[in-house]
Formats: sequence, C-alpha cells, structure tokens
Amino acid sequence: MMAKPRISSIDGKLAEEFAVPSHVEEVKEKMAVFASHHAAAGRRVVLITSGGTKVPLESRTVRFLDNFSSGRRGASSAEYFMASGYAVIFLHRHRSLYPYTRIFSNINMLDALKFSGGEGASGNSDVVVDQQVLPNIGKALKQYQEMKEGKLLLPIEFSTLSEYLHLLKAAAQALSPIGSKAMFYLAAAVSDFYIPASEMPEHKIQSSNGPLQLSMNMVPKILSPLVKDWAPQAFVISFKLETDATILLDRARRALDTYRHQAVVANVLDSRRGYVVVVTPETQAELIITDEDVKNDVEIEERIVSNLTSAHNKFITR
Ligand code: 9Z3
Repeated sequence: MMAKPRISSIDGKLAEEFAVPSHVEEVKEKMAVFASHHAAAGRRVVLITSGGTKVPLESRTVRFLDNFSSGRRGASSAEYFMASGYAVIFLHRHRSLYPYTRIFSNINMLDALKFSGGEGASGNSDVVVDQQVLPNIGKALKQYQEMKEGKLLLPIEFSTLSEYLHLLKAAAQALSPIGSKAMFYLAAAVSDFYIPASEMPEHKIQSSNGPLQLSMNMVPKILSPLVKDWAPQAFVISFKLETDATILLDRARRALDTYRHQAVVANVLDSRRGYVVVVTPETQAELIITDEDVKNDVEIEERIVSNLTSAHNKFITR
C-alpha cells in the first residue's frame, strides 16, 4: 500500500490565512523544469531566498511592516554559487539587490557615462562607460553574459510574507525530485509576526480613532514542513540573525535541534559583512574577513559559499 503524503497543520494554515499568489502554479512549473534540466546536465541547484518580507496592516495596503535586509547576502552568494557550478533559483524581494548589478546599485547611471569625443560630442554613438566610476564593469559584464548564456539564474520575486511563504513551498516541492542535489540557502529576512487575512481591516486604518494598538499572530515555522515533508532529501541551510551577540550561538543550535536541517549560518546585524559562524550538528566554523581581505575585494559570501558547497559535496556522497 502506498503511504499517504503527510499534510502538516502548516499546510492548512498557509491556505487559510495567507493569500495565495495567482501565479504560484505557473512559477512552480518553471522551477521544476529549471531544476530537472540542470540536474540532468549534472549541475546542482540552489534555491536562494533574499531580501526582507513585507507584512500588510490593511488589505488595501497603505501601511506595512518590513523586515530589514538589503539583499546583498543573497545577491553576492548567488554569484559565488554560479561560479562554483550551481544553477540558482533566486527568490528575492522586489527591488532588493540583484546578482551582478548590485555593484552599481548606489550609482546614478548618468554619472557612469561620458562622451568619448569630449566637448562637442552629443550623439548616442559617442557615449562610453567612465571606467573611473565603474572600475569592475568589464568583469561583471563578462560573468553576467556567461550566466545568461548558460541560463544559470532563474529570478523569482516576492514582496509580501504571503507571497514568500507560498513561493518557498512551491520551490521546495519543485526541487524535491532532484533529491540531495538541491540546496536551500534561506538568507531572506522573514517576519515572525503577521495579521491573518480574516482579521485584517479592508480600508486604511484611521488616525481619528486614536493611537494604534496592533495584535499580531506568530508566523508558522515553515522550515519544519520544508525539511520533513516538502523536500526531505535536500541540503538545507537557514540563517539566524540577532542583534545581541551573546545569544547568537545558542539560538543557532536551538534552530538546528528543532528543525534537524543541515546547517545554520549565524550572524549579528552590525558585523554581518565581516563575521559569521557556520553551525552544524557536529561542527562550528568561524568565517572572518580581515582589513586585508577588504582591500583585496574579498567578500564573506565567497567563504560562506565555499564552506557550504564542500559540506553539500559530503552530504551527497555520504
Ligand atoms: C540573515 O541573517 C542575512 O544574513 C541578513 C543579510 C538578512 C542579515 P543583507 O541582506 O543582510 O546582506 O543586508 N538572514 C536571516 C534573517 C532572518 O530573518 N532569520 C530568522 C531568524 O533569525 C530565521 S529564518 O529568526
């Protein structure tokens, strides 16, 4: 007799209290085709989540609660994963940092261009890149074109917590058939609190009603069905963010004990660019970026990705 698939209570909650995005089935199919194509070509596939979720306070949303994340961790990690031979599904917050283009996200494009002929030139054919403003543009363009050529990146966008949760579930189910070749790298900053659809006011909350008191529910712990039911053979990494360094490792270990996934990357908000700890059930590796590394343009994501791709190797051949 065939075993019945497990339906967790989180599945029910997701369906009832979080609006299902209309394109979720279409996106799931795209992710499944992408994963099976790359797995058949001998590649591993990593699903990266990146950026912060948005939780609306009204259904015709004027105000919302946002989780902090620039998206840099996810975007730069995507580049290093592709450089290591992975195909990447990049589930990211709309308008957060994006692989390759992230290096000029703070630059006004018109400041990065100039006329080649100096004074007097004005036609489009005279416009060139100012290498002083964008010194690394040639390298980024080359990597970007290689990525496009190999169709190595599948970008998917979310804005709200509901979109994030449903799309992550769809991704887990879409990657499940490739088993241990799939990695989940959950770097997005996800809200712990939300207002269920049934309790959300439709219209803009009126300030004439006096001070606002909010009561929010706890977001279901999606890591649990992801690890147990949706993609049970995959290699799963979550991120733990704290502002108080003294509780960081304890929280990271607690997450590993609770969800029984493969690793937690633990970081503190202020030092996240220079220091993280990769915690597994058996090991604890500190990854550090020194001043010298910064001078040489070495980023911490290169070290995180190198650590995790080796661990994924061992996981597959165990
Ligand atoms: C992280 O800890 C990421 O490393 C950062 C990256 C969001 C700090 P940036 O995007 O920052 O480069 O600016 N992500 C996980 C954050 C999170 O919400 N984790 C939850 C928690 O710590 C568990 S999934 O409780």
